[in-house]
Amino acid sequence: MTNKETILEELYKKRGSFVSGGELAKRLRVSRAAVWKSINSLRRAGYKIESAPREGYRLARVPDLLLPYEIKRELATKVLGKRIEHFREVGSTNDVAKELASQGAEEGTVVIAETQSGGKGRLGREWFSPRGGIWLSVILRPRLSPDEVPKVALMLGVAAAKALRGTGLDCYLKWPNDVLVRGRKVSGILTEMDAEMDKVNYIVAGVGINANNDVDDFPSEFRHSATTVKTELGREVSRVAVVINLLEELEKSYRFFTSGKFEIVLREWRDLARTIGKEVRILTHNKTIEGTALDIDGDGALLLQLKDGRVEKILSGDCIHLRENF
Ligand code: BT5
Repeated sequence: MTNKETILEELYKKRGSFVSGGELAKRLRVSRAAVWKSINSLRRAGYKIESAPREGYRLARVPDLLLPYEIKRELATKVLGKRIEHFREVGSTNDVAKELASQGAEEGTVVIAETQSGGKGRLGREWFSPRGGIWLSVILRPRLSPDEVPKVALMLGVAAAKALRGTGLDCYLKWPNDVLVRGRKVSGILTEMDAEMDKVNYIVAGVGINANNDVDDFPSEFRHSATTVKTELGREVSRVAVVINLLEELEKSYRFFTSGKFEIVLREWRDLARTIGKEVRILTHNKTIEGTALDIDGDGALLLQLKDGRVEKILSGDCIHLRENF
């Protein structure tokens, strides 16, 4: 734990009352001046910490931010989230995570931002990332060949959908990577990788969740195709709790994945997805086809039955559910 984390731990233990600077200095084996420096740094991060002469410090208010300590306090993972980097604003958390990964950051490192000025969707599309949402990226270093990477997107979809269902949201998956509620997108996933011919060096798994942001703030082009957890539930949710759930679910799925039990993730995906059995339109980079979504196979590819009965295997693309009934 860092000095700041230890100080927070002590302040939390005695929430509501004062902890003396001397006590904190002793616990940390640093000077009182060093304690004061850390307290000021926590204040800059957004914590409201009162100080009183001879009494010490008291935690008065915790900000509504996705601060690393707030997540780590409750997080029951072994690998994911051991290191969390939090920013008020970045261009894209995926880009920051890629930079960290290329400098050797370890597996499980998480990058979180309150807002993104250049949030990225797939295929160069933009991802609108205002305050109140959850924009995070995780560095993974699985031993995989690049053609297995689509499986990671499915795994992320499962984790995001399960974390969101934990808030009471009746959400489901749409192939390959969207989490929807009533046909509207509440979360999207972007996996990027650095790989050689036959070996992945690292994967950056980006998840965007519209949590406590408002639908009215969305640009008009997708105001009707997007939604937020707050809009659907009619109340705000604890974003910290959603992140914790997400990282815990992701670690569970990732364990199955890396121990040769991807079948379990696939089963969960099928249970959460409403694409299977649907009439769909698929847009790939060079064609648009319609048919019935039969299943996904072990590679995460969609098996599409065309009108003439042939079955086509689709590795990537956009999918539109043609007849949604709510
Ligand atoms: C995605 O792309 O769904 C992937 C989104 C991944 C975002 C995360 S946030 C953390 C990490 N850092 C990043 O920079 N990215 C990841 P795609 O399927 O291409 O969907 C993009 C399309 O969804 C856009 O063209 C818009 O039409 C729409 N859109 C944009 N922002 C949205 C939002 N916040 N909610 C719902 N739809 C949105």
